[in-house]
Amino acid sequence: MGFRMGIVGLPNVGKSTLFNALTRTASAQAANFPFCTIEPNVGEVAVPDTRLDKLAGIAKSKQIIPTRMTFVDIAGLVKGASKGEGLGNQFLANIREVDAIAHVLRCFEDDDVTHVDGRVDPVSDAETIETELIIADMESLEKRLQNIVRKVKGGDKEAIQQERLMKDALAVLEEGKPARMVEVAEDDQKAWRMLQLLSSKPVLYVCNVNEADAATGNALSEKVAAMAAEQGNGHVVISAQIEEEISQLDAEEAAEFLEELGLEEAGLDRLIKAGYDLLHLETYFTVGPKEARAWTIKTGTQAPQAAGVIHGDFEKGFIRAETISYDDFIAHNGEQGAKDAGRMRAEGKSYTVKDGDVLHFLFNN
Ligand SMILES: Nc1nc2c(ncn2[C@@H]2O[C@H](COP(=O)(O)OP(=O)(O)O)[C@@H](O)[C@H]2O)c(=O)[nH]1
Ligand SMILES: [Mg+2]
Repeated sequence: MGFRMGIVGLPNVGKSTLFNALTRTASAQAANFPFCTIEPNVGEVAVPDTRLDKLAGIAKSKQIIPTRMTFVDIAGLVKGASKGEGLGNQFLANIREVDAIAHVLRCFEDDDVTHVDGRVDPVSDAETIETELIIADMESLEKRLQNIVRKVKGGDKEAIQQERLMKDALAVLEEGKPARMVEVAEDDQKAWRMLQLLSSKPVLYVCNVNEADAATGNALSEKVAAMAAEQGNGHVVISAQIEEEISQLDAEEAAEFLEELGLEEAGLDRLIKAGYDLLHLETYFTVGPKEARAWTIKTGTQAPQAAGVIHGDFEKGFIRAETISYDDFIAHNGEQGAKDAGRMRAEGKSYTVKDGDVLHFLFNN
């Protein structure tokens, strides 16, 4: 399905350092799964999941294929971007195309690295960027409202719904709040998403700290954590520089280095997982001797649509899904064992796939 996460932030906060670390780690793992850097600033990254390795071990799968997430390094945001300063419009167009925003905030002091505003204040930086997104949304809405006036007058139902949602959004934006704060009814969700408002995208704050603070965070990252909690957004603490160093090590060296730093898990893994949570994504697996593979779905997806992630024909001709939960697959040492223990279920069209399900789809051609 290709979920995309845009890395945004003021200049010199560590976006490219982070992006390089992410994609270098990905290309180092490329021997195991198809990987590509689509453009210089777009990269696909494997979603780390230890469950996949365990399943593959039991099934003796020849190939392990993790599910992937796309990261985009979106440069050029400065104060005034919504007015076309810096890379302005290009930047805004890039954000429109992502599902969520990883907002990198500088939480490190370093006199050698210039801050655009001459002081390190991540909360104020976050506000600067959010303000640009809010202004850009207001301007685009005002234009679009004018454009649909005639359709609304003509009684076009869709246009009337759009106008109502646009006005709801504008009312919130005019108070200086992001479109994320608008409460949207179930029936309006689809039309709402079509508005593609920049400030409606979920945000994950990435607190970029120095090496010494990587394990514990610091006073600045704590301020960000408090802000994120208040807004209902997520946050992770990462040292982009360390991640870049780790990305150049082999797995064993990396594990040693992490231990020295007092970290249990690479920050990039935490970042990717947090992105996954933020987007309400889940994983199901297909497992066999040829390959063990992870697939991404939205939480709440039903079996035919989950099958459709693999191939459109699977969805169209869906008959049923032979389903084993991850725990049962492990506990009974694989598909045959689970089957013998009566732990394989035949699930139909209305089954809501659960995170970790091992699925085998039956379908008509
Ligand atoms: N001291 C320190 N410097 C960092 C850290 N992360 C990035 N930098 C440096 O800050 C500068 C800007 O980083 P870059 O990734 O290019 O920022 P971008 O403009 O947001 O893409 C570079 O010189 C990086 O080496 C960090 O955690 N600590
Ligand atoms: Mg950069």
